Amino acid sequence: MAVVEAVEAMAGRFRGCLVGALMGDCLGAPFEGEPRASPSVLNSYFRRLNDPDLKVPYKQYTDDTAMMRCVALSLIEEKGYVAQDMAKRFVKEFYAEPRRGYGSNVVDVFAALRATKFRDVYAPAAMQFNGRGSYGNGGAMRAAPIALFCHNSTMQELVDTAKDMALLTHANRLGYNGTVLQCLAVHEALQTPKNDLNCVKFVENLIEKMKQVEKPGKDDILDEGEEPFVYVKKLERVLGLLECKDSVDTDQVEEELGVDISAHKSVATAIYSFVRASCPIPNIETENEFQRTLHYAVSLGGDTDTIASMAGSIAGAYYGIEKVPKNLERHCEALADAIEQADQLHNLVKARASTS
Ligand code: R7I
Ligand code: MG
Ligand code: MG
Repeated sequence: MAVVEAVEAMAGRFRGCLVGALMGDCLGAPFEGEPRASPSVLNSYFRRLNDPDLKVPYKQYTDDTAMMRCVALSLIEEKGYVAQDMAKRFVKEFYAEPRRGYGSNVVDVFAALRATKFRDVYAPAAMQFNGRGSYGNGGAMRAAPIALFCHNSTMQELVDTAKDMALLTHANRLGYNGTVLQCLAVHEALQTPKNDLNCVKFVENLIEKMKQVEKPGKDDILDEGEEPFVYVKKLERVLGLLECKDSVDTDQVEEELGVDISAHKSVATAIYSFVRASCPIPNIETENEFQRTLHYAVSLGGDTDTIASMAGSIAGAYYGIEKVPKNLERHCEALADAIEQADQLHNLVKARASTS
């Protein structure tokens, strides 16, 4: 019974997670690939959006949310991970609305999946980049629903599900391990009691888990020039940056963690955005930690929609929907869907907890 009650109490955090992901995508998208926005531009951007009288069209979501919705809906309808169903949803969604800003190579995977009639759903992704697979952050950007669904699962189940879901499009070790890390970060945020965030401990816990995830198996052969424990090392850099507190500027984050569309140069950046924004940051006006996370992620430049979306899902899972500014969320396309999917995932997890 205690487990059911514990899950019951998580409803606001499930919502915060998916709404956070949506908001990071919608509010970060206008800056993706643009020169880094100045502090004054970003302060006035968020101030304007927070004005309750502002009436403007929705900020549209991009591929990040389009694919995350497929992950969530597939888990909900199938009551678990079913590779064929998820792959079919990705493809159907892409051909229905191809102009959502997809990565340039993943669209070849969709075409091959359709052409081969989904015979082997993992095969097209494995053939990308001369058989090395993509290391884009497209697996990580859509991973949050897996962390929600696996809220009460073992760590191994969560890792295996995240990896398999990533493999549908991202067969490179960096691509799928980045997905696993993003999932573990959302999971860790959900498990951390409110008002009890210890940033160093949060990152150290992820390091311990990634040491297991990245440990080469006996059949694993590293590619030429490939370093082992890429994510462990990135997370150690996050710890180093945390120690430097406010002396860290955006150039240093870009240099040490990266801000681009590859998973190994964006997932740790999103995690850093979450932990750094738990305290005030120079040049960022807001007092609200959730909003500060999105604002900071966008201020880093580069792949702003994706880094803000990943950071937003972690922050939302920790702070819960109560911390999400209502004036901001109303600007996001399809907000009601994110809330509904979060509730449905929550109901599934609750139902499983009551029968176990
Ligand atoms: O990873 P993916 O779905 O793209 C996601 C990004 C997010 O920022 C979205 O917001 C959207 O803008 O795109 O799509 P992929 O096409 O698999 O990977 C994205 C890009 O990463 C590729 O187009 C390549 O430029 C680069 N990339 C690689 N480059 C060289 N070698 C990925 N893997 C490789 C590689 O192995
Ligand atoms: Mg995008
Ligand atoms: Mg992006």
